[in-house]
Order: sequence, then C-alpha cells, then structure tokens
Amino acid sequence: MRRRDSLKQIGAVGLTAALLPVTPLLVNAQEADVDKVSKPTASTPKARGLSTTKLPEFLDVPLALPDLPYDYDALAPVIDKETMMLHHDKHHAGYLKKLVAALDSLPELKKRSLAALLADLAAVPESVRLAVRNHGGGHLNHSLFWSVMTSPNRSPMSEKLAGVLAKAFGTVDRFKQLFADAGTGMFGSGWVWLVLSSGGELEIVTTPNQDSPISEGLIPLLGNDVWEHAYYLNYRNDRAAYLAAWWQVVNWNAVEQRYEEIV
Ligand code: MN3
Repeated sequence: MRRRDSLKQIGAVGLTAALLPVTPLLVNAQEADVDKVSKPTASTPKARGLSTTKLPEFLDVPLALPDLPYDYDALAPVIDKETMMLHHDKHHAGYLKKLVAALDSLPELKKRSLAALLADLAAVPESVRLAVRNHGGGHLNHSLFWSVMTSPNRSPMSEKLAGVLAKAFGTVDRFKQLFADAGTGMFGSGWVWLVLSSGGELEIVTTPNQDSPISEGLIPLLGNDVWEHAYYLNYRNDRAAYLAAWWQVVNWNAVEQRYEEIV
C-alpha cells in the first residue's frame, strides 16, 4: 500500500465513537518511499473504502479556472494582493492548462470527474497518470483552497464546529497547533490538511507536491498550501509565521459546510 509522506496521525477519540468504526491509519514518516509515491497502486483508495462514485459535491471541480470568491486584495494583510494574483492567475492557471493538455490526449477521461480520477489513479492510463496526479491535483487542491478563505476574521468558527474539533483533537487551540506544526515540519513543498478518513476520523495529514488527499481515500475539509509561492513575498522563509497568520483568513463557515455534507 502506498504511504503518505510526512504524515501526522492524530487521534480522534471522541468523534470516532459517534461515527463509523475506527480504521487505524498509523503511518511512519520514515517509511515513506518517494519512488513508490509516483507509482500508486490499485489498492490505495478502495482499500480505504472511499467510493469514487459517491464523492461529495464540493469535490466536483470543473475543468475551468474558478474566479476567486473575493478580490485579490481581500485577504490582505495576511496574504498580499500580488501573491494572490500570481498564485491564482499564474500557478493555478498553469496546473489547469497542463491538466487540460494531458486530458486532450485521452478525451474519454473527461467523462469522469477530476476527483474520481484522483481517487483511483491506478485506473488512469499510465500515459497521463502523472499529469493527472500533479496538475489535476494542483487544480483540485487550489480550487478547494480559494473557497476556504475569506477576508480576515470575516467567518469565525461556530460553536458547533469548535465542539467537533475539540472532541477530535482535545481543544481548538490544540488542533491549530498540530495543523501548524505539521505544515511547518513538512519537508519541501506540499499541503497540510484537515481530512475525514473513511473510518470517520478527523485527521491532520500532509501531502507532498500537489498530491490530493483523495488519492489516499481521505476527504479534504481544509487545506493550506505550504509551497513557497503561497507565502514567500510576505513571509520570506518563515513558513511558521504564514501558518500562524493564516487562521485569520479561514472561512470556517465553508469548512463547516463541507463537514456537514459528508457526515
Ligand atoms: Mn499553490
């Protein structure tokens, strides 16, 4: 089975009882094998029970560059206007362009949603598998990213969601600390996520490059981009400062809506 890189497995003791049976997902970061990561196996998503035919609606991302749901400068001073322009118009658009170019060579793949392709990469023809994984992952990850942000302190966490997170991680502050630590500690470029496992557990995980949690059978609720292009203009090499400031622009209402859709 494919391993996740740099994974932080977090106990979700309280939440689990109210949901589905526990599926232990302990992974030792030292066991991560970079070579294997580029060769996902057929068993990966299905082994975890993620249905590729019943993915949540919010994962159904069209093959188009989404408009930002706010102005380029709406996240300032947490994320500056120039970073947002470059990130959305250049980086995200670049992933999409390369994804579309790859899929143009196998148009029948466009009949399936991108999320369904990413959830079962082994079923994607080898000639485009890496492009789907990298550029498709990039397109999906960024599409999900823009929509969980809003102007600073515009969308505070509800008491209900705070209760869910506290039940899973001890306290909300503890959740934030674990998430930030996972993002800060991740070597190289990638993403840090709050996900729901197929066993119904809330977990914090990291994925390298543009890998999607969906390819691991995990549903992403909240993700932060820790590639340098996401923060370097403002924060230089201080990824920890970016992660600490980022909480101000999280759209907790959007996160809660995703959670409500899948539990
Ligand atoms: Mn990015």
